[in-house]
Amino acid sequence: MKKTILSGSTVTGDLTLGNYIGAINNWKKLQDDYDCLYFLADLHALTVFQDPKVLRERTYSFFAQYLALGLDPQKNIIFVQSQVPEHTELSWILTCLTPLGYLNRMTQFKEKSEKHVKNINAGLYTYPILMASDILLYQADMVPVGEDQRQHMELCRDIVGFFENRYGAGTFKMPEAYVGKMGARVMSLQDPEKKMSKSDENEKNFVSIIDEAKSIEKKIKSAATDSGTEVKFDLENKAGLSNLMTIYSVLSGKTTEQIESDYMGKMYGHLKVDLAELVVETLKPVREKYLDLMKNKDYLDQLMKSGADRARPRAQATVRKVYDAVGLVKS
Ligand code: ATP
Ligand code: LTN
Repeated sequence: MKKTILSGSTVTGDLTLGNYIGAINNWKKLQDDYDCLYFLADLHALTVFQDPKVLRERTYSFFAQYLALGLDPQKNIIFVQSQVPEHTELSWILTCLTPLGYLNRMTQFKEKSEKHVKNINAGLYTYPILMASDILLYQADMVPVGEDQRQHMELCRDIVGFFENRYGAGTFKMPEAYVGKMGARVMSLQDPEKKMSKSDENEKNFVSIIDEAKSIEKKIKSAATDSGTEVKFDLENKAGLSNLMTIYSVLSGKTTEQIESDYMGKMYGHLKVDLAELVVETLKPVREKYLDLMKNKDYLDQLMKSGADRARPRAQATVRKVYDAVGLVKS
């Protein structure tokens, strides 16, 4: 029996190099050897205000971005969260088991409520419970995510504990986070103290995987670095440069030591020029495939439907087990 992998991304902005390097690159590696489900978290996107037209369009765009990055819809179940209603059904049951104190600790909630002061809604607060439902519905063994999701993963594991304490063991599998060693936290290009985020208002802070070559070059060449010259991996004193080296390392397969020795006697500018070229070359086929896929929405619709049809029976089986365990009478 293959182990089950599940992960997703919120449908906001466009996927960035951070999402790719921290998460989707690992999804891709796992797709050959595991039973994988990758979904678009469109319900999670509603925790901040979304223009309905934009959200609808973006859902197609995200689906196409997943495919363009190399996720295979035959090998994996790729689907849209809202097309499998069991996600919200399970979420209610788990909401009734989660103490407020645990939600109060979530750093993402604190950050997002500072950013969206005019819309601090209950969904933003209970977001990690919906995320736990996504994972537990499919009995996932492993969840490949970036470093920023570690706390939500811990909460998900706690929720399994709350359920087992009240109703006994055997309903859910205990999932584990799978966080890569390199690139689990890609930093913003202009402000290397904060993470690269696809919903950042300043476009200079991130490279989107479907950016045009010119824009990628500009963003990388103008990335903030310190005033030094020596190309050396040093997260504490050279955060901006080290971030660029991390991106370089993951995309080229070279270690940071190799990069240091390649750039001995050279300046930051040399590394930026080469990195810009590497990113452009890596993302060129992705952008081409993406633009091609977006011409055929019917095809994307078909794939979405088939993904949801494959996911639904598995989700239903878990919800049935849960309803039974908690004492809800079957219809
Ligand atoms: P938003 O800005 O809308 O919150 P985001 O860029 O943080 O979006 P998510 O949809 O929250 O992206 O995350 C999708 C996946 O990408 C998650 O597994 C997350 O951990 C990972 N990820 C997000 N940002 C980074 C980053 N800067 N470095 C590494 N991994 C990241
Ligand atoms: N919260 C995640 C997106 C997400 C997710 C999930 C990731 C929603 N549900 C389930 C893994 C498993 C984020 O990256 N912001």
